[in-house]
Amino acid sequence: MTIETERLRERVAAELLRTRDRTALLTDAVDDGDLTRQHSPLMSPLVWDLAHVGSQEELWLVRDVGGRDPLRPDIDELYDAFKHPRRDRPSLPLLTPVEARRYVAEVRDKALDVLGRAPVDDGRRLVADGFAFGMIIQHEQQHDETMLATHQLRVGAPVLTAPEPPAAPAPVAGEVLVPGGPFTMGTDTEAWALDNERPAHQVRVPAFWIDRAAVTNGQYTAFIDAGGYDDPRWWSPAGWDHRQAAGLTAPGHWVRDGDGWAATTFGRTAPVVADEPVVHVCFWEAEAYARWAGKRLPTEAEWEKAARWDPATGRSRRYPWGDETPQARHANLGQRHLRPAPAGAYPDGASPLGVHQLVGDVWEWTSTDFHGYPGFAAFPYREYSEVFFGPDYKVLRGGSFGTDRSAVRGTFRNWDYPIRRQIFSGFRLARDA
Ligand code: AVJ
Ligand code: FE
Repeated sequence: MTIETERLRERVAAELLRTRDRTALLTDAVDDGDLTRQHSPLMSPLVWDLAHVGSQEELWLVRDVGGRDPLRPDIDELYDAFKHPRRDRPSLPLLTPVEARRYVAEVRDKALDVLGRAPVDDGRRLVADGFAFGMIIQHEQQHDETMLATHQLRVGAPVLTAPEPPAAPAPVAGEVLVPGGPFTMGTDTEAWALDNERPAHQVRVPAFWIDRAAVTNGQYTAFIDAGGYDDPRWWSPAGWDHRQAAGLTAPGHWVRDGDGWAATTFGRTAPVVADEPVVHVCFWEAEAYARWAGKRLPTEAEWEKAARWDPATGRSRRYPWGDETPQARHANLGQRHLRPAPAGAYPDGASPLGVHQLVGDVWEWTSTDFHGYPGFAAFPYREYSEVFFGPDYKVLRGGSFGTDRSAVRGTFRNWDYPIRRQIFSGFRLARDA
């Protein structure tokens, strides 16, 4: 066995452990009632996410990579996200919290055994570079962020705590010009990149301006105060329909506080902080704000060029700050803080052109529908991305304070319906040059 193989095994084992610690924190913080209850029809009961994480790990690592016998073939169907919509999941005969915890622990024992014995590279693409393990680590982290969003929707005394995010050493505002020309979008070399991030391809992007920071609560409040929610001029027809039907008047979790606004964050209500990015806005709200401000949302290609293109070399970086994996000083990721940080709080994470906080804090809506790149090939299963391609979903980029560092990159693509805002979603603005 080579030293590289041994290093990869150690890294995978450490990531599996670190990820499971987060899952345990999210599921041990509440009692069994809160684990089995549905906190919103948009979300699964937390105990479903927990066992679903184990079920995917069993399918891909134990059965497929390891070639082992199934542990619980009888429950595959219960935890297949395509068989039962979220709103129906509480009425299924799910594993109890005790059973779910035991199941995920048994699966993990077997997965670690597979990691220790099976070759990390047996010629199968699924196995090369630890991809299957990377996919399952990212899958669990994605569900951890989903469970964090469920915690935000839960009513009751706060159960999660974390230090406040760092302050900004200097405020960041304004915009930068990104020169026109081609850049490399997507990747062929990022080992754990998922199918929709591939292949790398050249995209010619005309020159554009992009804001150095995401739109803040203070800026967004000016839109509300200017009557933005009551003026159909700023909204697309579909956006206005939704604004009317859903009765939108402010971002999710905002409540009136005298003349101003407060927001409820994981059970604690406090005045909205003016220089933090706005969060819990849907695509239609982002689009309306942009039109009111005389700008627009960036396209997905513009966002990625701003985040990855290095003007000195012309190559695309892994992250805005370079190729180094995210450290605490680069970005607000991984639930280290329970809210986005103020604009300018991560100068070490800025891009070469001076665009801040592209990674972390809030997912950023782009104007682009979710599609496969030229040459896309579904891998290893169509239901990860391909079945969502089309006009129904908008792409979000960059990850939020609730996204793990192993589950986001300069190439990472998230997607959701334009009406959704239970996710940690915000936006930044762009305009034509
Ligand atoms: C990439 C966040 C859109 O949660 O719906 C989880 C990730 N896929 N289990 C989702 C995912 C399968 C996915 N998103
Ligand atoms: Fe899943």
